[in-house]
Formats: sequence, C-alpha cells, structure tokens
Amino acid sequence: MSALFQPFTLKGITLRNRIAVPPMCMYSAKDGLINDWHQVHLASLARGGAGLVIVEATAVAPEGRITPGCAGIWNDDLAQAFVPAVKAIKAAGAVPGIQIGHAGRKASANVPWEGDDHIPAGDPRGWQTIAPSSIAFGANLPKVPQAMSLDDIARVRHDFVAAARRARDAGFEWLELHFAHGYLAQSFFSEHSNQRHDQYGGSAENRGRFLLETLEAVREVWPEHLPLTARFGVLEFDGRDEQTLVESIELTRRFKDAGLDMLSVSIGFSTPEANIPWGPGFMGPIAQRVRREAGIPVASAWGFGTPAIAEQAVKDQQLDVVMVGKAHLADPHWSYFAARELGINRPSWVLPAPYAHWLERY
Ligand code: FNR
Ligand code: 531
Repeated sequence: MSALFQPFTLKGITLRNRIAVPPMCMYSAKDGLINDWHQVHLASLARGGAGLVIVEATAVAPEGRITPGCAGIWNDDLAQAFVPAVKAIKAAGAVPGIQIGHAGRKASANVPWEGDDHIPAGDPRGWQTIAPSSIAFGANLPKVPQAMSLDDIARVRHDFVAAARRARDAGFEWLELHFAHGYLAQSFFSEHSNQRHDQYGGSAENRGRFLLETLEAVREVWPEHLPLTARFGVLEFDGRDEQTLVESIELTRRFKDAGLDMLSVSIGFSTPEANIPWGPGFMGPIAQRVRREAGIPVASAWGFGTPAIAEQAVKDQQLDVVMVGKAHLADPHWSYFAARELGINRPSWVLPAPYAHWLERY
C-alpha cells in the first residue's frame, strides 16, 4: 500500500492523496491582476493528479508584492479574477488553496529573469518598502525599509483579514498564510530583521506577536470547516538553528492553540549568509521534529520531487502532505507518473474518470 496515495482529511476537506503543488510565483500579473497564463498554469497542475494546488504568494496590499508582476487580492476585482482558477482546480478533482502574504523588506524587486534584485531607487516601477525595523536584507536586496508604526502593523494585519475574506468568497477551500522566506511576517520573528524595542520586538514571544495576532484575526473570518495553514521558516541555517527551532516550535504550539490546522515547515531565508544544506528531502527530519514536538500535521518541500523520496517521507511520518514544486513545472502529471513508479496501476486513484477510464484499460 502506498502512503503517498492515501487520502488526507483536515477539518472538512479531504485531499485525494498526499501530494500538493506548493505556491509558485509566476510573476506574470499586472497591478495584481492575474490573467490567462495563470489559468493555464493552475488548471494544468490540477489536472495532473495532485490532491492540493496552492496558488502562488498573493499580496494582501500593493506594497506587499515581491515584484510588480506578483498577484494581489487587495480588492474585490482582483479576488474575482481567481474564480475561474478555483473552479478549474475543483473540476480536476484537486482542492484549491491560496497563499496570502506581504513581502516586507524583500518587496519592490525585479522578476527573477530580469535580475532578482531590488528595483533601483528613483525607478518609477518600484516603491518604498516597510518592515519591523529599518534593516535592509542585504546582498541583492539593499533597500532600507521604513520601520513600521503600530498603526502600520494594525493596517497590515487588517489587510491579511480582508484578503482571507476575499479568498473565502472566491471559493478557495485551503488558506496558507505566508509566514516564511524572509518576507514581512517572517521578518518580525527573525532577529536578523527585527530589532524593535516595543511589544513586537525582543523576546521570542514578542517577535512572534505579529504572526500570532494575524493568525488569530484571520481565524475569525476563515470558515471553521476549511483548513487554515501557514508556511513558516522554522530555522535559518545561520549557525543558531537549535535555538531558533526551539523558539519556532514553541510559537507553532501557540499557532495550534489559536486554531492553525497545519504547518508547512520551511526555511527563514532571513539572511543572505544562510548555509542551506540543499539535498533531496533535506527538510524531512526537521518537519518530523516540528510534527512531533508541536503535535500538528505538517507539510514541507525542497527536493521531494522523486516518487520514492516523497513516499518514504510520508511512510516515515515525517510529513502528512508532500509539496512538490519544480518537478510539477516540468511535468504537471507528476502525480500520475509517480503512482506508476510506485507500482500503482490504478489511474482512477489519481485522475478523474474521463482520463482514468482509458488509461486503465487501453
Ligand atoms: C517558489 N516557491 C514559493 N514558495 C512560497 O511559499 N510561495 C511562493 O509563491 C513561491 N514561489 C515560487 C516560485 C517558483 C518558480 C519556485 C521554483 C519556487 C518555493 C516553492 O514553493 C518550493 O518550496 C520550492 O520550490 C522547493 O520545492 P521543490 O521545487 O524542491 O519541490
Ligand atoms: C524561495 C526559493 C529559494 C531557492 C530556490 C527555490 C525557491 N522562493 C520563495 C518564493 C519566491 C521565489 C523563491 C516565495 O516564497 C514567494
């Protein structure tokens, strides 16, 4: 029996298998509005057999985009543009998810194939960034952000709540808060980026406050029967991993008490000096530790795009859901071929009847 191809139920939602397409920016929107490319991209990924398809990081405010090409959901028209993709993902038998976030001090950048660096000051395409403290990320992202006032913090928290409400109304059934990868929420938790002296800085509890308050506020508007999840960088690979992990697991316990249903365990990316041990499924043991010590279902990513590795991660109870990113860009049908590679000759486990019927017989 395959562990990867067992269904997974979280609150009122059941995934047909343990495979998720993680959020992957397409950098192809204009003023936050997604277009036909996003529909093609998302529908093709849903058709390939994954249980869950999570739409890319979608900004809760214009200045929260990573690049001018990033998607947004800061008004109702932007939210409505996702409805065809939601319907297409559901028609393909997958669950439609969306990640909402704010890029903080990493915002106002060029798209990766045009430099992957900050848009230069004075260039009208860019904008003033905001963050917990006036500390630049460094390396290719040198812009010094404006330190957020308490009003700014309240405004962005409200933007997350409004975004969650719009995602709900657009028909999404799985919400992921972007608390990772050095963006705004992560940057409140990391001492690399947060050197505030008020109730949002200093102790681990204070540095976790923005994330916890945002989760609590979103929980109030996100339907109880739909999974509310967060992608969270639990370590930085900066030489202080044990302390960061202990603080992250403690905060994850608080997230769970506040109604978080699953944690997508990721990397902080809060400093350019990180020494990341890239490798197939290298996050598995870290995710397993969070799963055990915080007592919450977990997903994770990074190099799980080989069927045997994905299968083993679920079988070994490292992950409940495996996120397979780049491999899906190469092959939207990754799940179908993974099933075959794992000896499962039942396409109907993976694909809808119009496809499975013929693939099973001829
Ligand atoms: C990403 N990743 C990413 N992560 C996230 O939390 N939100 C996002 O919007 C994006 N965008 C994005 C775009 C592209 C083109 C890539 C390649 C990656 C990270 C992604 O979700 C995943 O965690 C990594 O790609 C690692 O998984 P794989 O690719 O090794 O399976
Ligand atoms: C992180 C990443 C780093 C190294 C290799 C692949 C992916 N992602 C984070 C993404 C944007 C693109 C880079 C987001 O979280 C929005």
